[in-house]
Amino acid sequence: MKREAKSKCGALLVGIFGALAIHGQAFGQDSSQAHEHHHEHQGTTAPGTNMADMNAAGMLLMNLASGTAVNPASWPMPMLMTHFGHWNAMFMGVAFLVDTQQSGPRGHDKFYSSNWVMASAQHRVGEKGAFQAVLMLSLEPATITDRRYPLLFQTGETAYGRPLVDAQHPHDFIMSLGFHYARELGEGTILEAYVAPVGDPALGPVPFPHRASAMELPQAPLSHHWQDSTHIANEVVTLGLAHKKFKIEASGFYGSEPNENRWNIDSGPINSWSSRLWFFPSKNWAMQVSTGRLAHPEALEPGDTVRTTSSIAYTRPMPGGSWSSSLIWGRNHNTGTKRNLNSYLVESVLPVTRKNFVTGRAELVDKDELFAGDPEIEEQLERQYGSTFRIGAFTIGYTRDIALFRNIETGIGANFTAYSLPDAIKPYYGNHPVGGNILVRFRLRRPGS
Ligand SMILES: [Cu+2]
Repeated sequence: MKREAKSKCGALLVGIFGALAIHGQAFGQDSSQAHEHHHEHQGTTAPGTNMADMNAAGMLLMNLASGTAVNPASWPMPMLMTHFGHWNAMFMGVAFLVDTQQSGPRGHDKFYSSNWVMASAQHRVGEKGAFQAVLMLSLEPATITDRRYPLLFQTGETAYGRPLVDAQHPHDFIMSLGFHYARELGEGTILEAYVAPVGDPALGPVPFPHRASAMELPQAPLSHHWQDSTHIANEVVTLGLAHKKFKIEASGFYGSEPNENRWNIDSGPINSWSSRLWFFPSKNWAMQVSTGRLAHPEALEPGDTVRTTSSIAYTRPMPGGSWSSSLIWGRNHNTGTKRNLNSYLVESVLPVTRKNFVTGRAELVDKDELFAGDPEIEEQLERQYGSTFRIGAFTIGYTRDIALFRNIETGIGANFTAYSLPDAIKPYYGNHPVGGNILVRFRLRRPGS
């Protein structure tokens, strides 16, 4: 990659994080004061939530990871908190600098940054209600040049009018812009409403950029478009009802995936729906089943997608942090091709000590778009083998924290992926394709958390 592009992406990130880190000095003090208050609320307050003056509805909104999806309640969400008058404000953010190398005839190299920052502001509404506004931005349209980064066997969305294959798309600049309202109806029962021009409908597990178990892996899972890819959708309207250990939700939204102009806000009719049921056996667990129908999600493919997912997330608080794992299944049924494509994912991040994280992810995914850019090969393979190829991806990674800044958890790390693939496509990928990433990670968090 060219020098100018490198320094451009570096400068942007340093700007955002630098500004937040300077402000963070103030947040650090604020949150330690709030921390004392926190002890009076033991039992109703999840770890990491140490704001004063927050009712049950406010707590529920504050623990949302993306849209209305949640990580296990015992996971201490990394964030900075402060308040402006009666408004509670929360800031979250992650940026990775990544050098990726992928092997074989279809592999490429690149230096890029995946990143996002989120700001949310919350206000009480009467005794029992709470309002929250959320804005999430990503500089990926600038820091992932050429509308992609190389990732073997990855599919989904387009760049320059062609389907992306062996590459991952950047996220939109405006990843989320949404408004939540929640109200406690009775002991343990909360009604939730969410309206978002850009947001995350009730479909799938917590999306990977916000998932506790995926915190140390910058690259997207190969099953992203089978499981959590609707996290940037338009015209999202969600209603939910939480009762004790359960939460049920229904959403309407615009089903098309974000177009390649990553700087604008896309829009369209509410033509898609989803619903999701959550079960929380304890603070350490978050389980969901969900299904939805996406109207014509892929720009270059006919048909609707019926997506069904199920997931179990587990977090176990430990001395050096918390051990988080996920088990996810997602299936796409395409109404055009009539194909049912499955995906399975397990991933985990384990703090071996306070500063050392070991992480891993294993996936099996049925892919039918690997040759979408080359109809001749696609047809030939279809005659000899079939249309769908089951790909396995097995990733192991390590990050070590280095103390550089007060409010930014900085780490250096690396991960390595080996793939399994059918013999029929080995001539195109090589017998043993592999991929690797060297990374620097910056994450906002309260000092000492
Ligand atoms: Cu995504």
